Amino acid sequence: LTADRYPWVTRAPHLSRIEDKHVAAFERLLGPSGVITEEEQLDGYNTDWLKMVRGQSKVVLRPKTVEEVSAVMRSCSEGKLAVCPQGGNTGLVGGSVPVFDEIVLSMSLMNNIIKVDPVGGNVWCEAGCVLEAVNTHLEKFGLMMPYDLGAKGSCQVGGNVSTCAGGLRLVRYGSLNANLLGVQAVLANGDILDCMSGHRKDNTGYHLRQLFLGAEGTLGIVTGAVISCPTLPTSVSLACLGLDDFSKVLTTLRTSKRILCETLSSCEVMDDTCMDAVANKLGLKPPLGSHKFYMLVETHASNPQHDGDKMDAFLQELLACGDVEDGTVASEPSKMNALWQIRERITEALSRDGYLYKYDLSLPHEKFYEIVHVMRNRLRGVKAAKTVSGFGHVGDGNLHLNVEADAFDQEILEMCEPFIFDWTQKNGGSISAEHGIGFKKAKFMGKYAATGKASLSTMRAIKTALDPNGILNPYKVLPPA
Ligand code: FAD
Ligand code: 2HG
Ligand code: ZN
Repeated sequence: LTADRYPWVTRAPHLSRIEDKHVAAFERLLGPSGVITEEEQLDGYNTDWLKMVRGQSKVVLRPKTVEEVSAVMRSCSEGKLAVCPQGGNTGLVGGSVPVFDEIVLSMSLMNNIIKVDPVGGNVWCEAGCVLEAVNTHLEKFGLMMPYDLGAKGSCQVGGNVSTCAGGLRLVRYGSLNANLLGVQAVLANGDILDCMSGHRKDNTGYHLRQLFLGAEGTLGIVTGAVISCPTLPTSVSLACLGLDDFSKVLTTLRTSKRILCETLSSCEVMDDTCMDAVANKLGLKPPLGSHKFYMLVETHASNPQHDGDKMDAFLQELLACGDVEDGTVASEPSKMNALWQIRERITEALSRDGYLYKYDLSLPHEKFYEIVHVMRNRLRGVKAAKTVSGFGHVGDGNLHLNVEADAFDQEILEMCEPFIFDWTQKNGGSISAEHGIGFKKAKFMGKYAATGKASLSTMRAIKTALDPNGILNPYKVLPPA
């Protein structure tokens, strides 16, 4: 995706272009190792995970402390230099890479876990901590992060906060809206906003930390976070089920909630196209024979006997009602991991070759899979469209709809957009469930912002108040005025 494919974006004329004097000033602030200007090193920072969006930044800054971030932002604010904050660069909507020549502010070196409160169950960490590293650290305290993503090996807590990441266990532990207890952020003018007390209850005025949740780097640089952490389960089970009809996926979801109840920790679905992709492109062995749909239903519990009894009752009920064709259950870590790999690596498999049109929709459950059929019919005569697939967090009503093509194709794009967004809106859904808006969807915010036009003007008012010069991740989230 380059600007010529998005003719609606033009470089903001009031923003300065980076000059040698700026680079020299940054080197004085961060030391030479904190400033990257070599062409070949810049490439990775300019290109997104999907390799579909490419910016043209000439400078990457790597601060190590909040004071350094503050000094950088003060200098950018004075010089009207635009900044694109970057965490693990695993975002899927083009928000983490520059569009033009914005400075990339990489948070990777701010990766200290500050402290853990094992009694309260909270972790304080810097924004650049990698999710998996925090989780591994928390295990020592019998705790875990309240969310888990396939990108856990690279994505960072600051990126997770900034996208309000959802993931695989939201059905049990809730969203970051509830689990984010504190934020430290550097504002556009360099001021440090410290809301890191970490109290579960704190009604002293506006809940400022929530401003940065899902702000995608447009309101400030998140430099630290306090996260509420659930107790690490001592008994975990995972069922993989094969089903031949989507209506049975929904009845199985209801059955899982009814019987597994408080132990249910994840309920995910994938269709046969996704299973074929992970099997054929990544060589992962399908756990069951061929079915139209596969579900992963996981439990987190504290008593193996109780957990096992509940899982048995669940499976017996599924066999008795005939909703499930086949299934397997694992409680050994290696077997569970093999099953999770199949689910977590779908994105990698689908994007292995060619071009992927990616949609992340919240939908009422009864409409969840319908759009996959609609798009298959719609794209039937379009040769360049290879597959249309659906998978995702069915427990949360979040569908990942993907259209695969050999290469970017304008006809497919026009068949998908805005059709999918219109369909989603008409059916009471949201055009971004968990990935955010970033660059790719900003253009559509005017029409499809989840809560209507007043929400957009409020967002603009907040943006103007916090970032009057528009230097923080420009061209992202909000549509051009
Ligand atoms: P980046 O990609 O670097 O940035 C994302 C956005 O946040 C950008 O707009 C960036 O400017 C901003 N940002 C990053 N760090 C900061 C900061 N410190 N301060 C201010 N702004 C910042 N997402 C889900 O919600 N659920 C999933 O299940 C899920 N699974 C995934 C699986 C795979 C294989 C991949 C590749 C991605 C997946 N994602 C998922 C998307 C992505 O991993 C998440 O959006 C994640 O939270 C991004 O974190 P990051 O550190 O990589 O952020
Ligand atoms: C997931 O749930 C991620 O695996 C990625 O949110 C979804 O690739 C996608 O469409
Ligand atoms: Zn997801």
